[in-house]
Amino acid sequence: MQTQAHPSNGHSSPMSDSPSLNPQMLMLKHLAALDQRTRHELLQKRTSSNFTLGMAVISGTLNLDSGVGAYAGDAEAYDMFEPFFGPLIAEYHGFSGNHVTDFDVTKIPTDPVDPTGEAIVSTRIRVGRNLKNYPLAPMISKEQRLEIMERAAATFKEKFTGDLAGDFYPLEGMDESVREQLVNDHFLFKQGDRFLEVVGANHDWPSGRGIFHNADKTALVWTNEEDQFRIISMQKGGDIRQVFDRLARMVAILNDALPFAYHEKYGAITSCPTNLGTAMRASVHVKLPFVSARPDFKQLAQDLKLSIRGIHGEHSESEGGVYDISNKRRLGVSEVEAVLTMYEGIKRLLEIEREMAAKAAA
Ligand code: ADP
Ligand code: CIR
Repeated sequence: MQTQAHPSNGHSSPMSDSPSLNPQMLMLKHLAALDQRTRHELLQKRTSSNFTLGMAVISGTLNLDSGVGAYAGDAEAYDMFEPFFGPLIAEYHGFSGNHVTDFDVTKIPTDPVDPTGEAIVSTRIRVGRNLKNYPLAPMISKEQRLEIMERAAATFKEKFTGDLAGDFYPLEGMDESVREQLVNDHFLFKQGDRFLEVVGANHDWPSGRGIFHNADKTALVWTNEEDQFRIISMQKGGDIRQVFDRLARMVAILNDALPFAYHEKYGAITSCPTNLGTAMRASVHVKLPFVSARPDFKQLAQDLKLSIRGIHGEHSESEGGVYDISNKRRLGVSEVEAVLTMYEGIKRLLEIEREMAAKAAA
């Protein structure tokens, strides 16, 4: 991500060589669906942090290939612009009721999802969180980010003990080679996300951004990227239950220590509407050489309520038939259900993979 001194996405002008329009972009659909009067009224409103509907839709306006194309600058935006956000959120998550939470790890099967241990490279589960009474990434000030980072670092130091004990590393002043290594090893967020750039979420980079991790980098927390907190549990292999158990412990500790923003209907407040609810993305890096070559791979994943990403996260490509597969819905499912969606979906994809491999070998 670039600083404000180098705005835009690395293109000379945001639109000059913009990727082609995604006609299914949710923002366009739901902005167009508003009746003229409502749209006009909403366009004149401002939240207390000065966020507008225009700012909510700017990312998709300048990144035409967006899947969603909208962000919120504060929690209030979800209520103030409800006629826009409500239907968009309901469509993405396939749900319009109230969020429910369940971190009961005993509900996750003990059977390994990949008994051979050969297909799943690594497992990662993250949730996003933001503090009450602060704007979200697009509207937060440099001072507020620093305040949050300091509070976060002190909390990690005091509250994460035993296997969770570790250190916090601010990005400001971090050696560039260390930062790059953390990104390449999948521990740290990338720099220069063009979707976040245009909504202002990369302001003052790298000030206030940082990463906590324990000694073996299985418990991590990012500060002030797309959300103020991304709480992450990850490890090599496919032990989903162990990864979930560690995450649940981290979330419980931080929930007690920090006043996170929760919405009665939308659960955890996050800057991207796709993360509301559990704000949980449970993923595996999994080798699927046969399944991924099928023309209906995307549809297959969609039917299993899964999202496919590349090996370096969102908007990246696969390498060597390894994909990042995760639960798509985060709202309308509990944390346990989000993980079970991933577990069952991967189990099914691995069955198909084995069948296809056996046929090819016959
Ligand atoms: P997020 O998961 O927070 O929405 P990204 O999709 O950008 O954000 O992923 C962040 C980083 O986490 C990337 O480097 C990505 O490769 C890594 N990652 C995601 N899932 C896994 C996994 N199962 N194993 C290892 N690394 C992963
Ligand atoms: C987009 O609209 O494509 C980006 N703003 C990212 C949206 C969230 N990610 C996702 O649904 N996979």
